[in-house]
Amino acid sequence: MRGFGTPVLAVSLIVLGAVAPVKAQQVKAGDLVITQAWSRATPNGAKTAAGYLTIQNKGTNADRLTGASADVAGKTEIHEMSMSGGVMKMRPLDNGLQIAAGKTVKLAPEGYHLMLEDLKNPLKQGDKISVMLDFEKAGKVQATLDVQGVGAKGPGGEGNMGGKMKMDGHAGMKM
Ligand SMILES: [Cu+2]
Repeated sequence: MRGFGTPVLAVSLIVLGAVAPVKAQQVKAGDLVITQAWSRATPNGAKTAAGYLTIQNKGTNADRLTGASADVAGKTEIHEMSMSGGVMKMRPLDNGLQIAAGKTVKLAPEGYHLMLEDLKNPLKQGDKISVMLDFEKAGKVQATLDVQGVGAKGPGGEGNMGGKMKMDGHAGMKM
């Protein structure tokens, strides 16, 4: 694993800086590192929003994201979205989401996401939404979702990483 030390240092500096609003913050909790936490502005009247983030497990034991909550939402669930027969479907992960040892799990459009339901107010671009993540081992970890524009496909500066995706087909989203 030699040679991986420097990039981590560079990322930490950005977090301390707080002068780089485009970069999502990095949160460390035990063996977990959470980055790229973001969401999207909600179109008028939408009561749900999806939250995305990247969780890296640097440890030698698996952990599990078992739940989440957000002040802005009446209820927050962990969902999985998948394509089956050309139809996008999503379902709650009743047993949470495993973060295997040494692995990185990405919650991103067309995959896993936090489902923020019963929103108390619309999410606007530039908002910072605080979410509390519940991990089996790491415990409660707070992260902040950077709200991007309505059509955003990734956290700030990551524009078109999704490749061929046109939209994420999420409930409440229209083309
Ligand atoms: Cu969902």
